[in-house]
Amino acid sequence: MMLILWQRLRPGLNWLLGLAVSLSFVIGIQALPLFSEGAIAAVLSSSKPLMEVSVHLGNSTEELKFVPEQLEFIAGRRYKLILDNPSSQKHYFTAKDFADAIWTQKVEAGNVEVKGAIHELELKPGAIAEWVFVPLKSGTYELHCSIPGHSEAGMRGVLTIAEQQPA
Ligand SMILES: [Cu+2]
Repeated sequence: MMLILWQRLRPGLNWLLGLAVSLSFVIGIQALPLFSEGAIAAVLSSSKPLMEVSVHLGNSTEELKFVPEQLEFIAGRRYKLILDNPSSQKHYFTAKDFADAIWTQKVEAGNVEVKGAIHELELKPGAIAEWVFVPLKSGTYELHCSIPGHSEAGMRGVLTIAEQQPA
C-alpha cells in the first residue's frame, strides 16, 4: 500500500525537488547584494552627500610616497577620490584588489570621462584625476606605484573599506 502510494507521488516529488533547486538557484543569484544593480541604484539615488577624499602621488620634494598613505572608506557610500601628482615624475595609483571591491561610476581626467572597471591610473607630473566609485566589499587592500623601484622606496599605501553602517 505504502509502496503504491510512494510510486504515485514520486514524479510529483521529483518535480517539486527540481522546482526547489531552480528557485534556490534564482534566489541565490539575486541574493548577491554587493554588485546588484538595485544596490547601486539605491546608492546613486541616496540623499547622502558625495564624499570627497584627496590623495597625492608623490610630493614637491620628490619623496616616493602617497600622501596620505592610508585611506578609509565605508561600503555603500559614494566617493570622489581626487588624485593629483605634485611631483616632477609620473606615478601610478595601482590597487587591483581594491578596484575589484568597488563599483566604478566614472574616472574623469581633463575633458575625458572613462566608464567601467579601472585597476590602475597613471598620472603624469601635474595631472589631476577624479575617480567616482562606491566601495562594496569590506577589507584591507594594498596600493602601490608600479614604476620600477618606487614601491620598494616606500610608494605604497593601504586602502580600507569598512562594513556598511546600518541605515
Ligand atoms: Cu611612483
